[in-house]
Amino acid sequence: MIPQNLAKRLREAHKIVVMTGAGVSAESGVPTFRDAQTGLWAKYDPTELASPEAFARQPKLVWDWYKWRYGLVTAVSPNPAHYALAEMAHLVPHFTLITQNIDNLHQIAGSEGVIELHGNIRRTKCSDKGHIFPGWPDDTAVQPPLCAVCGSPMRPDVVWFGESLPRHELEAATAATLQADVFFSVGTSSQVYPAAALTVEAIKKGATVIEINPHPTPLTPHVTFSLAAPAGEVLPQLVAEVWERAAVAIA
Ligand code: BV8
Repeated sequence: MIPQNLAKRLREAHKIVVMTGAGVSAESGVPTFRDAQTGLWAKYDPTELASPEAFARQPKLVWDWYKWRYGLVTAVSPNPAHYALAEMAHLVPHFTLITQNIDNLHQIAGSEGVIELHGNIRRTKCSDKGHIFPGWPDDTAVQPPLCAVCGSPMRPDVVWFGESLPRHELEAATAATLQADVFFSVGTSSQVYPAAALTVEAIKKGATVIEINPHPTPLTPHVTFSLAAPAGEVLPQLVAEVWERAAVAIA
């Protein structure tokens, strides 16, 4: 059940910003970043593998890890949380969706203009000049494959630890956050910066901040509303109770 004061606040909201983390894809069957990795990957620390140092040291291992993850995310579908967010965008005056995820599931669910802070695993780029290629290249004798343009090793088009976030995306996400009167933090442990700093900014500027996460995070004590439940349950309920029922009442 959505608290009445939250429902009222959302109906009055003018600019809503939503930032998602790996938890929004959990109900699609995509393991979150910190979930114990399975099989061959169980013995590796993802924050170690997702780094330029690891790629420089063991390019084939890092390439194979991302090829495995690419296989995971391309085998699943968006869940009700992704669809609810795609629908919410059409129900509020101004809506911005920011994601830390690289799985492209928001776009497949119909969300447009998604701000991808950490890139997208469905694109690859070369490690020297950044030539971008759609999809995942066919296996070649050399792993990782070499760029067809400049010959440098290919890598996923994602942001690794120690790498700066894409400037345009971070500026757009920050600008939207500073103008938001409502800010949702959905399915993120709020431990990775500077993405987590957006939630901190929203709290500092006095926006209504709603965290949707079955588990507490370092920011839980500071948000306006903490909905401790799976995003795939809460977000559809929220769209139905706050906006759809209201529309019926007006009609
Ligand atoms: C950078 C792409 C400048 C790759 C990722 C302060 C300022 C700036 C930087 C730092 C700083 N402090 C520390 C740093 C360095 C570092 C950092 O933040 N480290 C952390 C570990 C402390 N940050 C960086 O390096 C960033 N770069 O700042 O550049 C710079 C340059 C040089 C030197 C220093 C700084 C780059 C960060 C981007 C890294 N790339 N992803 C890939 O995916 O392989 S981040 C990756 O981890 C994910 O994208 C995700 O965003 C993040 C966290 O992963 P998870 O924990 O799995 O996911 P999440 O946090 O979303 O947690 C899952 C949550 O879901 C849980 O809370 C769970 O309870 C919840 N959940 C589960 N089921 C559900 C659910 N919620 C709702 N419904 C459910 N059903």
